[in-house]
Formats: sequence, C-alpha cells, structure tokens
Amino acid sequence: MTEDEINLQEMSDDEIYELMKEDLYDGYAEEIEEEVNEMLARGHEPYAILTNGLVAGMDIVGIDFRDGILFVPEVLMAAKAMKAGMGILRPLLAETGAPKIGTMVVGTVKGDIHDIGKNLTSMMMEGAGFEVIDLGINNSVENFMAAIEKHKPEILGMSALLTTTMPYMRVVIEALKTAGIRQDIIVMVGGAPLNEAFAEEIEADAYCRDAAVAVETAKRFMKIRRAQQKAL
Ligand code: B1M
Repeated sequence: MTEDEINLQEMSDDEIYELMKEDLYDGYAEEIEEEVNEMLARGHEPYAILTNGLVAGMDIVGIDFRDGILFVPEVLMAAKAMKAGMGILRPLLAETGAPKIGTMVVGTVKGDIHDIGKNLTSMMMEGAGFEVIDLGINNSVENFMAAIEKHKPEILGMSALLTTTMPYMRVVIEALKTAGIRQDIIVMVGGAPLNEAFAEEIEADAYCRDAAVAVETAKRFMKIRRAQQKAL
C-alpha cells in the first residue's frame, strides 16, 4: 500500500491502526513513519501508538514467523519498519516514561559471529516492550558479566549457531553461579544447534526455539517474577 493511494487525513484512528499493522507486516518503513507521525499529530500518546500499531503488528509477524508463514527476509523487513517507527517514538517514550516490561542483556557467545537470529530476537523483544542491551557478537564471559553488572537486567539472552561455540554458554552460567547471582537472573538461550535437553544440561532457564518463543517465554518469566516481588 502506498501513500499515493491513501490519504491518512481522511482515515479514522482505528483505520490507521489497522493500516499500521498491515504496513508493518509488509515491511513498509516509510509508511510506518508517516502513520506514526499522523497519530502523534492527532494527539495519541506514544505508548498507545507503540502498542496499538507497532507491537500489535509485530505480534502478528511473530505468530506467522513461528508458524512458518513468514520467513527471515520478511521478518527482517518488518523489523526494519518497526525500528523506523520506534526511532520516532523512542525519545518520546523515554520522556513519558512508558511502562517497560523488563531488561535483557543479549549477545552471541565467544567464537561465534552469527547474529541474524539474535538481532531478530532483540528487535522482537524491543517491540514487545523490553529494554534490550545488545552486546553483538563474539562475547567473552567477561563481556557478559560486565554488562550484567552495569545494566542489572532481569534476563540474560545468549545465542550460538555453532556446535563448537554452544558449550561456551555453560561457561557464562558457571560464572553467574561463582558470582552468586545465578538466582537473580533469568537465562534464556537460543540458536539453531541448541535444544531443550542442552538448555537443561547447562542449567539455563529456557531454550527459545525462535524469536517469538523468546518473547512469549520472557513475558511469562517476568509475570512470575513480578508476582513473586509483590508477594514479598
Ligand atoms: Co554459518 N554456519 N558459518 N555463517 N551459517 C551455520 C550455522 C551452519 C549450520 C551451516 C552449515 O554448515 N549447514 C554451520 C554450523 C555447523 C555446526 O556448527 N555444526 C556454519 C558454519 C560451519 C560456519 C563457518 C564455520 C563457515 C566457515 O567459515 N567455514 C563460519 C563460522 C564463523 C564464526 O561464527 N566463527 C560461518 C559463517 C557464516 C556467515 C558469516 C557467512 C553467515 C553469518 C552472517 C550473520 O549472522 N551476520 C552464516 C550463515 C548465514 C549461516 C546459516 C546459513 C544461517 C544462519 C541464520 O542466520 N539463520 C547457518 C545454516 C542454518 O542455520 N541453517 C550457518 C537464520 C536465523 C533467523 O536463524 O540464527 O537459528 P537462527 O535464529 C533463530 C533461532 O535460533 C532463535 O531465534 C532466531 C529467530 O527465530 N535464536 C534465539 C537465535 N539466537 C537466539 C537467542 C535468544 C533466543 C532465541 O536469546 C534469548
């Protein structure tokens, strides 16, 4: 859909939110920017635009990606459109203090330079309302520990795509134990060669088959954690 065919000013709020979901799904970054700006001009709160337009759109992308209807290139396009919209909203959200679900430090482990899946996961987590500190690729245990010390995240995410690098995840988990902070942090791991059994073996909290599962899992863990905090 192009803006040549559509006049945003003539559309109702609900119609624009529907259009945002469609354009996000189709990866139309420029259109998303125009729609975000139109909703801001109409006085909508940045958080409402984020949740009703961008996150709602990304939820559909996540489901279709999980179900094999969308593939990596489409998801990367959608993520790019999401990033374009978030680029406008991010500073405004920081100002208005939109509720954040939680914080995740994430990185690909030492020796491994694959980052497409990790990037997708980071973007989807951001889209779902998490603050994501992305350490990039080839991260040593020292990098992970320094970032945890600095950002105090609720979640640590690790990615590995090689059978030779996946055991490094255990090294990081052992370092968390040695530092006495293993119980304070939710460890989620992902990457093509991993599976549930491996995650269990290295004592991670969860194996995430894909980015959509990562979002669902992180939300579930955060809900439990918040309930536990309330009960104290
Ligand atoms: Co490489 N590579 N690669 N590679 N590469 C694989 C992984 C391989 C399976 C290909 C093959 O041989 N069939 C093989 C590994 C074999 C093994 O370990 N047994 C391999 C190899 C051997 C290598 C090199 C050693 C090749 C060489 O140099 N001889 C080399 C290693 C470099 C290094 O890391 N030190 C290498 C290099 C590369 C490129 C640089 C060319 C490129 C990476 C580009 C980049 O990432 N920027 C590359 C690519 C693209 C691949 C394949 C083809 C595709 C990986 C990918 O991006 N998939 C891959 C084959 C394959 O996996 N089919 C392969 C798409 C992505 C969306 O999926 O990363 O699984 P994935 O992420 C998913 C989930 O796993 C999960 O969610 C994501 C989204 O749904 N997930 C997480 C991932 N991380 C998560 C973290 C989380 C949660 C979920 O945290 C909470």
